[in-house]
Amino acid sequence: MPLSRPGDPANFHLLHRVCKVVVLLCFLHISVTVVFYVRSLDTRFAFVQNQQYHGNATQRNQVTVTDLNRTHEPAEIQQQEAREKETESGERKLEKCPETSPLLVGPLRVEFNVPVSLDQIKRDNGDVRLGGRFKPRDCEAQQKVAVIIPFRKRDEHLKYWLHYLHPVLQRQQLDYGIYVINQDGDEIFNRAKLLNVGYTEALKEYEYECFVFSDVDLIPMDDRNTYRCFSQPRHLSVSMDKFGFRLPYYQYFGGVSSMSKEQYMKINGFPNNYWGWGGEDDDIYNRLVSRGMSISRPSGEVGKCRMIRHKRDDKNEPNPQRFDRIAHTRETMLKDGINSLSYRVVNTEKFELFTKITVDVGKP
Ligand code: UDH
Ligand code: NGS
Repeated sequence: MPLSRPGDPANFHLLHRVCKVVVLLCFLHISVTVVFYVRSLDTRFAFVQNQQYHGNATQRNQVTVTDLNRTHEPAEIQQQEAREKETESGERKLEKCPETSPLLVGPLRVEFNVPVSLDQIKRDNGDVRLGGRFKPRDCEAQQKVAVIIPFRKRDEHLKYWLHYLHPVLQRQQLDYGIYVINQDGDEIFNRAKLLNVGYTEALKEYEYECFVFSDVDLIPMDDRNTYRCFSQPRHLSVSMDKFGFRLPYYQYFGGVSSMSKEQYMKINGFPNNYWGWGGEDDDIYNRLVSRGMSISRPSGEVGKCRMIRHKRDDKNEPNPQRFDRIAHTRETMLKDGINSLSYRVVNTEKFELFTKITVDVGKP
């Protein structure tokens, strides 16, 4: 094959073609660079706009007008509006907290022999807001929970309850509020009616979705026993120390339980006419079953809890009518419940660790 020599016209054509390609590539490179530069200017402009949003409202409006003069895609406009809303309210849009909180530690030591002081509990729970309200800082809680405590003259027990429960509820990443429903006067005690009052009053304050009803003397021994609602009404105090860490009977629904708003409304709330000790929790159980619901429970291990030992309170003697009443739940529940509740709020006090609502519930 003959070798090509310098000056050969074939060589000249090849060189010409190579040069053309190089020039074309340079042109392409410059075009791409210009496009990217213009886009980066656009981003910087948007950034400056955002800075102005943080500044003042008048400037923000001006920028929005300028903004509308530019041609935006609808999605881009929506994003812009979302950013505005976010900055206007000053709140970050948080992601949902995980189903199971990563902060849980499991079994807890629960003792009642060392006295606790309210000041110390306040110091230990600095993130709790007035009225005993809390929500996680870094994520949006799975549920908004009102904890309702029936109460009269049990201040020592309440201190232990606050001491143990506030840290647990915070680790459970709940958006919660504590409502102590204090029966006014010295008439005979009515636990279930107080719980109905708590449900009603808590809802006036916040859009609670879930209600935990807890005796003041019961403390969970494991923070995996989450004080929230489930697809069925939940019984939480399933293995109490005083019953040898087991259920006293299968239908037992006393102590601590939880119900969503829907579950609670389905049974017309709780009975109002159980005066004195006993039977109201069995009536609630009957209501649930008669409406086709079942009881959800944690395992015996997770559901362990301790009761603060105490003697029988004055004006809470066993109710002699309780057996007759629980035999007729199906009929009475239609007209006795949240639809027939009447009471008078005597006083509402917002303490740092709880809201105390003193209420006149009447007498039998
Ligand atoms: N409660 C009060 N004050 C009262 C009565 C009841 O706050 O005067 C509340 C409190 O939240 C309590 C709950 O209602 O935890 C249930 O009442 P209870 O503690 O009397 O019921 P329990 O079944 O005890 O726990 C019954 C008496 C046990 C006597 C034991 C004697 N050894
Ligand atoms: C049942 C009561 C319930 C009570 C449970 C546990 O007998 O209200 O004992 O009581 N039912 C009736 O009396 C009909 S306890 O041992 O905790 O005092 O919750």
